[in-house]
Amino acid sequence: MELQLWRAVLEPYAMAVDELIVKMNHIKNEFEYVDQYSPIESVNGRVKRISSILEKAQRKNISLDDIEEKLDDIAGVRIICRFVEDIGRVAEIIRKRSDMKVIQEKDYITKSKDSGYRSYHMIVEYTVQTLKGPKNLKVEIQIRTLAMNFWATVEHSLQYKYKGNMPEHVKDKLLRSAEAIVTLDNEMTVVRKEIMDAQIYYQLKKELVTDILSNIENLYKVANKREVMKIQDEFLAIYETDDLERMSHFCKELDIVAESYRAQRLH
Ligand code: 0O2
Repeated sequence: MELQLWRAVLEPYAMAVDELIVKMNHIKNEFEYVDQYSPIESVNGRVKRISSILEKAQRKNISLDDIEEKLDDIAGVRIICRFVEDIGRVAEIIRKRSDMKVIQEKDYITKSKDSGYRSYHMIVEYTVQTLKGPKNLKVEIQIRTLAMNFWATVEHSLQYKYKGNMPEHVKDKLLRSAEAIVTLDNEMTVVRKEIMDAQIYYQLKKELVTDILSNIENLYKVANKREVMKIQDEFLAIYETDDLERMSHFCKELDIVAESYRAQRLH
């Protein structure tokens, strides 16, 4: 196939990759806007190089006429997560979307590949709008942790270096480092729980502080200024202790004070 023809074939795949990167990054942003931990750490993607398409088609005995139908990863998007648990959350978000249809899932995490490779793959059907009209194509979404990605990237460069003839001692080293990655990911799971607890704590604290400050602001309009300043000092003292229980108690008491002023005004 001539280069120009390849470009025409691959252009819609490039569009799909670009669009999906934007969409996945916006999911990350949505979590961040509401101060929530995002299961997506970063997103990248690529269209397979022509040489890699030709090599894979030859290896899998696929005729060039069938590559679009039979090669699932001409367009590839990679989503990197911090923790293993995040991978399932991302997969669930993808399953629920109406702009893509999951047609296959490959779980190389529960059962890693013989090489030691771990990752979660989803093949989705996605529609791009071209000048000739809508075009349905397949995109491979790889979801993996930072640690899994580090291993896969190193292993991929070694595969490239040894071109299918990787020496046994290098394979062994890679297998052992793959086991170390599993251990690292498991240990990180414990850290994740702490992050989640911290997130709940800060969210609660933020809500309490917002409630208290809004009540104090309103009290300035209706109550004695010296009394409100006393309340404000009391709040600052509690705030400095970082004691959420005291803050919550203070918030409830302040609600009662604010309510009584509201009632007085109504009378
Ligand atoms: P590249 O250069 O990354 O594009 P299947 O018929 O489903 O068994 P297929 O289509 O190869 O075969 O699917 P599979 O096994 O899910 O692999 C798809 C992609 O996952 C690969 O694409 C790699 O990107 C990645 N991958 C799979 N196995 C390994 C591995 O052992 N090591 C690393 N580093 N990556 C792996 P390509 O086209 O092989 O490569």
